[in-house]
Amino acid sequence: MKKSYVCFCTDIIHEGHLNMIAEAKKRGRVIVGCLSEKVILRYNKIIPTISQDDRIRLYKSIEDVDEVVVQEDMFYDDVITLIQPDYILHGDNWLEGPMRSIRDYVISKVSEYGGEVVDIPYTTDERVKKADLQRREKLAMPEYRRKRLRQLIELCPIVKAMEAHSGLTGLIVEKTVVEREGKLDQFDAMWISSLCDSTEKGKPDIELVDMTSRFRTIEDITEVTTKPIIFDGDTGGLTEHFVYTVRSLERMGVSAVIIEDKKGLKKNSLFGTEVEQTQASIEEFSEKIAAGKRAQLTDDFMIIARIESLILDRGMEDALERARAFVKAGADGIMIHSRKKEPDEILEFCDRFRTEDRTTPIVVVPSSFNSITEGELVQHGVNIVIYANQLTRSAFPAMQKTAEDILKYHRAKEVDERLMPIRDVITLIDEL
Ligand code: SPV
Ligand code: MG
Repeated sequence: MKKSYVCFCTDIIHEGHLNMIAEAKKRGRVIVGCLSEKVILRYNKIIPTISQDDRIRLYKSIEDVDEVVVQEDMFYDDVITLIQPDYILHGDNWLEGPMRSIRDYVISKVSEYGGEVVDIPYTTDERVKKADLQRREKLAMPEYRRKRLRQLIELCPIVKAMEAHSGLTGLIVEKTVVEREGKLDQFDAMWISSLCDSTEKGKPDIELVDMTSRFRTIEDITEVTTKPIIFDGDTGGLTEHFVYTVRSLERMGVSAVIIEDKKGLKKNSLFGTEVEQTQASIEEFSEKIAAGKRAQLTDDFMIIARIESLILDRGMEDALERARAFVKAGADGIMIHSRKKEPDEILEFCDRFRTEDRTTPIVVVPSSFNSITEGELVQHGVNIVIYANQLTRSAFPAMQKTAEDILKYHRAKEVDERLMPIRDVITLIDEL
C-alpha cells in the first residue's frame, strides 16, 4: 500500500486539515507528521498553544489517520529518509514566499526514489480563515507571548532580537523572513530600546520619556505582532517604582526587562566615560533585582541584569564580581555591554563567566563590536543577541536624504525611484 504523508503543526483541526487528510487517504495509508516543538519555535511558525504530546493525541484522534510520527526537520529530511513517502501533501500556500524553498527541496529529495509532492488548494472558507486568525491571535495574548522567550532560550542555539519602536517596526521584525542557502531565517524576539524609543520622539536617551509613554509603545507593538518582547528598562528607576513596572510589564505580556547598574542621570552607554555616569553599588542594585523578583507574579517573566563595568572602564574583575552578585540576588540573565570595536573583552567575560556558571543566560548587544557573528557568540556561551538600534539608524539617513532632495529639486520626482511604491504601503498592513 502506498504511503501518504502530511505534516501538521496546528493545535486545532478545521475543515482545511480534514480535507488534506481525505486527499491523503485517497492515495494510500495516512501518516501525519507532528512537527516538533523545537522546529516550530526555531522557525517561528505559528507556535501551538498545547504541548507536543497533546498534538500527537489530537492528530491520532482524526478518523482516517493511520499513524502519527514526530517530524524533527523543517525540510523533511528525517521523514524522507525513514519513511520514504510515496506522496507528500501540503497546502498550496507553500508555492509562494519563503516556504517555496522547502517545497523545492522536498521535490528534489522525493524524486530520487520516485515520490511525489501534491499541492492541495488552501482552504479559504470563512470559518477556516477565522480559525487561523483565532490561532494567531491566541499567540499574541500575554500568557502565551510572555513565556515564549524562556522556551526559545531552551530550544535555540541563540535567540536573535531586533529593535522595534512602533507598530510598523514591530511588523518588520515580525514578518521579515529570508531564505539563504536553502534555509529560512527570522528574528525570534523584539527589543524595545530606550535609545530608539526616545529618538523616535525626538528626545535624548536619559530616562526622560516616561514609563506611561514607553508602555504605549509596547501596546502599539503588541497590537500587531506575536513575537516575544525584551524591554529596555534603563536603570529601572527607584526600586519603589521598579516593582510596579515589573507587574505592568508582566500584565502586558512582555517576557523580560533588562535593567542596567547605573544610578542618577542615566546617559546612553555608547557615550562611555565621555559623559558623567554613575554606577550603582553592588548592594543597591542587587536589592533592586531582588525587589523586582519578589514583586513578579508569573514564572515566565525574566529580570536581566545589565553590567556597565566595561563601558565605564571599571575592569573585568568588577564585571565578573557583579555578575556573580546579581545572579545571587535573583537575576534571570546577565547582559554584558561594551563599546569597543573589537569583541575581545566581551568574549573574555563570557568565557570566564561560563566557567563558573553554565546556565544563566548571557545577553550581548553588538552595536560597536559588530564584526562578530551569531555562530561565534554561540561558541562563547551567549544566549541572546540584540540588534539594538539598526532599524532606526537605517531609516533616519534615508528620510533625511529624501527631505534634502525634495528641497533641492523643488519636486518629488527625483526621489521616487528609491521609495516604496504607494501600493506596497497600503498593502503592508493586514486588514481585518
Ligand atoms: C538601547 O538600545 O537603548 C540600549 C543599548 O540600551 S545601547 O544603546 O547600546 O546602550
Ligand atoms: Mg537603553
